[in-house]
Amino acid sequence: MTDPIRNQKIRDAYQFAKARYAELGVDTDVALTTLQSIPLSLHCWQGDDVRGFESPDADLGGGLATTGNYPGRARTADELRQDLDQTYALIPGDHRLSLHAIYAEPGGQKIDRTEIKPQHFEKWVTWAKQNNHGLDFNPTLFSHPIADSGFTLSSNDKNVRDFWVEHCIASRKIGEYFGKELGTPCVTNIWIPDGYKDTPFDRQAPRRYLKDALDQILKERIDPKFNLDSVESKLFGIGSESYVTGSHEFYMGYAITRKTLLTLDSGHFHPTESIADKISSLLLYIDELLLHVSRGVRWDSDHVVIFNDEVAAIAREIVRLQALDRIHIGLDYFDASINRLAAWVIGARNTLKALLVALLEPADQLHAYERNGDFTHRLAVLEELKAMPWQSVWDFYCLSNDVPIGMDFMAVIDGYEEKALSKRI
Ligand code: RNT
Ligand code: ZN
Repeated sequence: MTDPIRNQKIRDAYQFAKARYAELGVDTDVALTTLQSIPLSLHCWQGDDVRGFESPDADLGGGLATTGNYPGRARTADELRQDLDQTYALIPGDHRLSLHAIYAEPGGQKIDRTEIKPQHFEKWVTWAKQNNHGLDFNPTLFSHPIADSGFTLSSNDKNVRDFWVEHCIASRKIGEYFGKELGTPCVTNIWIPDGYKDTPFDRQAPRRYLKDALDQILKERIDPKFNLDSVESKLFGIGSESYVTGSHEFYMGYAITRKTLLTLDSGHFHPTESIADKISSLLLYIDELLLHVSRGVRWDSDHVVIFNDEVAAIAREIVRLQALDRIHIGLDYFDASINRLAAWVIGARNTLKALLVALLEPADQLHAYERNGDFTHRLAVLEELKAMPWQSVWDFYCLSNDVPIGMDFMAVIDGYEEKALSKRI
């Protein structure tokens, strides 16, 4: 697929774009150096419809649902790693992987969630080391009989709470192990499905249980060099339409008072509510955030990330606030109706494109206009930016990273589908 003439055209187009951006006071080379340093945390669960290897045929539960029966989902950890290798090869830059506890490999043994140990993730760590991926982690508080009541850490049954507290404690140890082995902190993100289908009478009791349970989980201090704890809110889920214990207000208060990270999933708010406008406020009170870049569609929160206004606005906030070192950017969606590698690649490339566009803003200029009350120039420049030739910068970035340009990535995916995915029946 290396066509020297085409590649030269891409280089020429980059030079043209570079000159146009320079007119606005933007250095495209600097933008690309920064982009190169941004890791996305890819979500392993896109590859197998959030099934994991513990009981892949069980109901997903927890109000989560993957729809579609596109052939080729990964059925084993080796298949998943093979799919991920192919996926990362189509995304420019070095990126991380976010694992869930149900992706443990206990080597044929049956272990419960409370028994997960670092050794059950050794193969992931070896693979991550070989491929220069940092690892992030998630305890899995769904797809399990003890989560069947719809409640886990906020259950009114102490046995249920204790079980999940133990699972989350074990999960933090795995995060610590990842951080130690890979030399980059693991973000361990707690999301629980707890909530009521119908209107509750007492809206606080589950939240009191959750607060205490989280305090127990976080009691042991773990060096933030190795593990960072985060908590993820949600507005509602399937089967928890009327009430979710872990609401935004709950976790915002929790993260501020306990000094944990806070996870913002872009599909977990009211349909017209954007997480982009929350970031500047939260960063005044919270050191670091984890983002789950996703796409809500009506009642569902997990569609493939597209290049839309919401993602562009999130990226702009991260860049304008110079908060790239305080915001961990993860992806979170699951679509089983299209090629699963394409879902990963399209979502990841779109997120990177949004970051690139954000990095190509003349920040100093815009700051100055705003400080001086020159809103006319601010508006003129912001509008001009919308039609700048960023695509040529993106193509050049792909070329420099030796990953496919334009639609070429789909040719690779089609080939992989034929060679590997279509054989999985
Ligand atoms: C669910 C949350 C959560 C999950 C993953 C699988 O609504 O977004 O992050 O998607 O843990
Ligand atoms: Zn999420």
